[in-house]
Amino acid sequence: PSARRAPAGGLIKVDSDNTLYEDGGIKARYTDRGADVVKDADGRLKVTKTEKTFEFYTKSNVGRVGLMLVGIGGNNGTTVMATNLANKHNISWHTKNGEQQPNYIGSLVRASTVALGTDPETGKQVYVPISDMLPMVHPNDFVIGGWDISGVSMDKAMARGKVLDYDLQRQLAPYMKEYKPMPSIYYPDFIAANQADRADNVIPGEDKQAHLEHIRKDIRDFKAANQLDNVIVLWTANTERYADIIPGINDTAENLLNAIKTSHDEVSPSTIFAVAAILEGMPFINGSPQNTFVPGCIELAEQKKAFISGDDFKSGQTKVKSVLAEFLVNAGIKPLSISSYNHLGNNDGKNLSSAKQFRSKEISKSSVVDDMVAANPVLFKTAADLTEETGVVTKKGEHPDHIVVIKHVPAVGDSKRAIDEYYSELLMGGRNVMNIFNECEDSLLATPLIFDLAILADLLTRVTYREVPKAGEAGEFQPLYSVLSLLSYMLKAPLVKPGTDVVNSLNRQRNALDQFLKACIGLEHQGDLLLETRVW
Ligand code: NAI
Ligand code: DG6
Repeated sequence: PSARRAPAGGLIKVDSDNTLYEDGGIKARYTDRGADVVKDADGRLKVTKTEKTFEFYTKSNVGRVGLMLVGIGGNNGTTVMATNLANKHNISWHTKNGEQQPNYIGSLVRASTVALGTDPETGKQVYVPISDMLPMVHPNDFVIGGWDISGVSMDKAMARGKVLDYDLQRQLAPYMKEYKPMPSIYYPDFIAANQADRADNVIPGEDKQAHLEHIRKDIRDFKAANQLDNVIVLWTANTERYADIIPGINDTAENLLNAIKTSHDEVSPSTIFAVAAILEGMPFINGSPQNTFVPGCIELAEQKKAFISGDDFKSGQTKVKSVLAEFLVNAGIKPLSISSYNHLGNNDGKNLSSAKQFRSKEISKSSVVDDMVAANPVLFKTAADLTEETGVVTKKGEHPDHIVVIKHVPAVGDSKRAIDEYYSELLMGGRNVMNIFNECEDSLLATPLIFDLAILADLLTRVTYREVPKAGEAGEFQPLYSVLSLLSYMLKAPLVKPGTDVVNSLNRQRNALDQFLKACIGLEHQGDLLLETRVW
């Protein structure tokens, strides 16, 4: 998974009338098939098959891509830069287990595969790395930079993080020390008070409009200085408290821009970064749980046809939860409670030991089983069922108890311990308890997600589409919708198009992504039917 590169022109060539390889890109026709379901007067479900045809155009020139991290001096930020440099310069290092080579293990794009089809001779499935599906930037090629309110150089920041082996740090230090984070926006009220002693690298003044202009200029200058075609701006800074949603302040794009002009208290640093990226036409990803994307920010992205995605990296405990909860519910077993504890000792844990910042994390960690529960009214009574039973109007349906506890234990550093109990109802009143204990370096889980988010966000900015009506002309190609919910696999609380359902199920998120990548080369999703193995 380290530095394997597809040959120029790509590894895959689809031989079909639906797929056209042009000089500048790949044009592919894809028919999206579904079903409309309507309850008739007798209470019977009437199902009507639907289909819509689309054309996708993927620009194949990847160009030079920048990755600007907000919070670059933190554990994730330093590990991203270190991983990129170690892979780029092929630096191996000694550990107590022997020599270790750099790699991108944990990256969906670089280290996982997708089934493309079947070898007609052997009848075996053929798998390819996701990175070979379409032209994507290689993570070694990212030009990395960013901001931090802590001004220590990257070698010292990496040492402070205590994530990577000493022998690797020793070899990376000469490269890392060349880079010092750019000053950032610091509004102390948004992150924990215990972070104040880090804040020695801040943009002066309290004028939020000036801060916005400053960040916009940083992005422009970075792009120009490094001759970049695209710049992904990604928040991996401390978790902020939630901003209050105030009508007239952050509810519409216009109000939000005015609130920045008047330096309103409820505009957070992360929202200013998001607005700066949107106004510069660069994708912005929020890797933390706070509500950076206030309604006005989403509206602004829509107006500018800019790309945004969030919230909160889904690295370990929540990833497992979004698989296990779905497994239980899909097995017809009823989770009654899910109790999650974790303790960790890094600076993220220190910041989260403050109540308001913990609350942001609690919200994002708590929503992850909602869609699985809502999908099974056999096990979980709906609001309508409960209202009918009790006569009292109920807004929410039945739901397992779900608690989330996080404690800061400095001694364990970046090595997070996550303990989960799943308590479920079985046949005839039986009970099942499952316990999971997970231990690993948090930043080594988050770093590959950051690469994946940036690689896929860059790809999605190069994809345009148009609908092909059955009768009449297809219109102009246009960019995808602003909220990149196709990145949900990597995110705990996926932001989706307003009014559409959030999908938390990891498998469904993965299928959606695989299917989309296939659609862009004109392939139908093969699924797991494998009909040839079921018939004579
Ligand atoms: P960290 O505390 O080591 O790094 C955060 C960095 O952000 C610090 O260097 C801090 O000085 C800087 N910072 C704070 N406010 C800033 C601002 N306004 N502008 C620029 N820099 C600022 O934390 P870590 O472990 O790197 O995590 C980063 C974020 O990612 C946290 O919000 C965390 O909750 C989130 N996250 C981390 C996951 C993981 O597995 N490591 C998973 C999910 C989310
Ligand atoms: C403790 O919960 C710290 C957090 O930042 C988490 O480590 C992070 O959100 C990852 O959580 P999860 O549930 O995806 O492993």
